[in-house]
Amino acid sequence: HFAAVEMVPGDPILGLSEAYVADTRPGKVNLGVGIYYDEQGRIPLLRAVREVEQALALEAKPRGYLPIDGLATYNVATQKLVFGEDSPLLAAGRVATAQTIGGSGALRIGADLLKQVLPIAKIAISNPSWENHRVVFGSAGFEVLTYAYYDAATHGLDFPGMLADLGKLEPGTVVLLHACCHNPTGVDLNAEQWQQVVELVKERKLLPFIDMAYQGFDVGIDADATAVRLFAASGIEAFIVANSYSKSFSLYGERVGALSVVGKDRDEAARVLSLVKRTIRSNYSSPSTHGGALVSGVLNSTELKAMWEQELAEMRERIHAMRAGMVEKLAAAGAPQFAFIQEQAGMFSYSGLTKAQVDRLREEYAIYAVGTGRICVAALNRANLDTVVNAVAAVSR
Ligand code: PLP
Ligand code: TYF
Repeated sequence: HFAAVEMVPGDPILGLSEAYVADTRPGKVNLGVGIYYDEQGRIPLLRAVREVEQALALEAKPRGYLPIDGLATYNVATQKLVFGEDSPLLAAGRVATAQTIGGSGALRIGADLLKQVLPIAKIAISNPSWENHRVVFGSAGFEVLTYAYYDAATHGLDFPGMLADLGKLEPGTVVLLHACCHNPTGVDLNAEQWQQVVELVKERKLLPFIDMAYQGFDVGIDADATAVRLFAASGIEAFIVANSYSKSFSLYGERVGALSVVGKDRDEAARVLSLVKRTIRSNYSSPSTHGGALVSGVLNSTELKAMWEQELAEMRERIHAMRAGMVEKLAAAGAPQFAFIQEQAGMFSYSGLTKAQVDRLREEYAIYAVGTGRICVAALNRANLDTVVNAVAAVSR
């Protein structure tokens, strides 16, 4: 049966982590995978999460199935976080939300949903984008196009190129947009630029699909959702948001995310939810209980939500401090050309390092980065910063 199966190349980012684990050199640093590490180099278990987890352990509740669309308290809290407490869309009942298996599950359920209803299955993703966007939408039967995004010359946004490419898309094309903390570049749109994209998308009758995997990792929960809020206020009848709590709750392995589909009115949203549920049923039937209960427990307690917001703020402030420290130290080490790292947002920076330089970092200095030059600045800390800076300065000479 399987004789003809060929070896499929693995995920390059996750493959890097395997190589890192196998590396026996002391002082090795993994700037590859997108995970937030604390000052001690550990994946944090947030205090707010721990509180809920301990309470849940004491309750020792039975583990029946969740509904197909997940925990209702989780979905309602998610809607408020994504669309805002006072969102008119929520008041109008226009949003259908389902708990999913991480942000990845939301992308896949969203893709499978759209494939069933759209007359053309085309999606445009940014150049570059998270590689799984292409994999997920391609596997769901979409033709995957790209739009200009990153400008290597400025290490910033090619906004004219982006508008020009979006303006050429066929009406009905899905446009995948990163809400904030763009993966892999760290380059985001400002509010004025978002507003221009909203207007173009509206005029060209495109269907926005917003991927929000890093809400709260740059400026704050509401500020980082600017794209969602502007689309919501635009009068556009339909758009989609996939959000993930993997990073914002430091719950990577619990697989917590949600898919929210905005419809024209309450009735349309109800019909869409029925199709979302059938799509989930045909994939994995229902999501798992534990991660959703943790997130819901935090978001539905005033006290724990405030604690979580504080912990999230600490994570993003630490990232900002690491960006600033890296830029300052690189300049002191004779590499002032990296000042742009401080302008980029979130966990990642497209550092501009070439494949050859990345190879040298790994081979000579045991520092792991993605071949594209993407580094995870959220893996820097006071103990490894000098090592990284000196190595980057050395390979840049
Ligand atoms: N979207 C982007 C842009 C991401 O970087 C990630 C990261 O993992 C995801 C989606 C998927 O999130 P999750 O790990 O919750 O599936
Ligand atoms: O881009 C990253 O590093 C994260 C983690 O197949 C990730 O989004 C990477 C690859 C992958 C799944 C998650």
